[in-house]
Amino acid sequence: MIAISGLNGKTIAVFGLGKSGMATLEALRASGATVLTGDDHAKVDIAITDLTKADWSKIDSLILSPGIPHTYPAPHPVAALAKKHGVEIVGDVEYLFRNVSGPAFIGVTGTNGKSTTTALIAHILTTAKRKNEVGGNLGIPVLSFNPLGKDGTYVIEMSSFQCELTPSAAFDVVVWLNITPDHIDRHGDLAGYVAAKKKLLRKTDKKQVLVIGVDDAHSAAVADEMEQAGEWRIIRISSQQMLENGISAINGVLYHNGKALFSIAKAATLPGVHNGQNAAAALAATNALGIDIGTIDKAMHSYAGLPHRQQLIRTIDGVRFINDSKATNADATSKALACYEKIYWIVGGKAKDGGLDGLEEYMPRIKHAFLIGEAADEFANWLNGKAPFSISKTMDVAVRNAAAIAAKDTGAVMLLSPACASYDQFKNYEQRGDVFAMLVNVI
Ligand code: UMA
Repeated sequence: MIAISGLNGKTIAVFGLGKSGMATLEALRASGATVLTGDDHAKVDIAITDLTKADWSKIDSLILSPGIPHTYPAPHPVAALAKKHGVEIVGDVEYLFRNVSGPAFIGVTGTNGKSTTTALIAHILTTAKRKNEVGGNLGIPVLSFNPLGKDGTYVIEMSSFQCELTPSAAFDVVVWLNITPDHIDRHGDLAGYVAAKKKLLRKTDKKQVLVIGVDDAHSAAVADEMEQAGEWRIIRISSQQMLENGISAINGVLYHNGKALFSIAKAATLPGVHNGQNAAAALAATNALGIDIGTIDKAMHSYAGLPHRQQLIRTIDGVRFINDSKATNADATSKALACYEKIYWIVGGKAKDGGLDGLEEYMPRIKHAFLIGEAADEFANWLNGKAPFSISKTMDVAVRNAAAIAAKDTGAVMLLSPACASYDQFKNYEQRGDVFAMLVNVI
């Protein structure tokens, strides 16, 4: 756990008592602060304060769980009170930066691939025998990290929500993977979403390293802008073009300035073009911290992969059952659809803006789509004339029907890649993936 100091006589409000809120509370216990905790639906066994009735003139800081709005679409009433009284609104990562100096920090952001890249970077560090702690949006709250010395590295997945709540972020290396529209409800528009992520880019004495994917126009523009500013060491990465100056991943081979380094075609947990981008980013970030290419190559071939990201659950009669529940938007789902030729596709949930738009080119690969959740009717309209489909509504019906139709179609995959948020039927994408895996395991 991270030691938090210097809060004697201060009053800190912690709102949102999920994993990160509870870890924050634990870390604050020894800080000398008076801590007030709040949650609208608390299922925890601790004293809760109604923060809408608290005396905000006596509160010094509000530590907000990142999923709770403080700007768009409207500030949560607790955040609104903090603003009204001039109380800072920050997140748990801010308190990590305020209380730790010495170790290196790598922050990973972007729309898709953050978790894989974060975990892969940590695995490369571990393979290189470099002490590290990994977490953030990936699921391990940063204030539960073990303390590290100067030889250690914190690797943190940063969501756009966390970027907004971390004004002191001072990462040595920022990995910016890509931008496609996501979380627009929280940021107002795409420009707001990009602006949130740009809060990680800081002029520092040591020249922050910016590893940036240049395959989408928004990120390429950020790379150009930062290069012109002249205060960053920019490393461009691409999985679509051979960069003369940067790291490319083309047809499963990683290149530096156009010169081949090594192949990841046989790295089983890094399939597809999207993982080429993740691998290029992890290579650039860890090499920038001095890790040699041979160690990075070795680590990429021993990386175990993450649950819910194209995770193979089972193979029955040549049909692979794949859990890609983490794909919560169409862009993420496109990465999985691009990897397989014959797909029985379970899709749906709570639709994002744009629904399935952008997935048209993959429809010839769909042998049948099984629609679940709130989005079923909308997606049925979209699929009409593009691919065969049926409305299953729930995951159990979808898995049962898909397994029956896909049986013995050797070489096919039954793929859960929902392109939607999970909240209409599940607590989160992890629970959705776990339910899928459980149903597949009892076929
Ligand atoms: N709550 C309220 N009022 C509200 C909304 C929520 O009181 O209006 C309370 C809930 O009752 C709950 C808590 O706030 O008790 C929030 O729970 P949570 O599980 O969202 O909270 P955390 O443990 O703080 O999770 C957060 C991140 N969640 C979000 O950003 C939504 C987790 O990212 C992250 O893993 C965790 O911190 C550890 O750092 C999840 C996520 O969905 C995976 N991230 C989004 C994404 O990847 O797209 C950004």
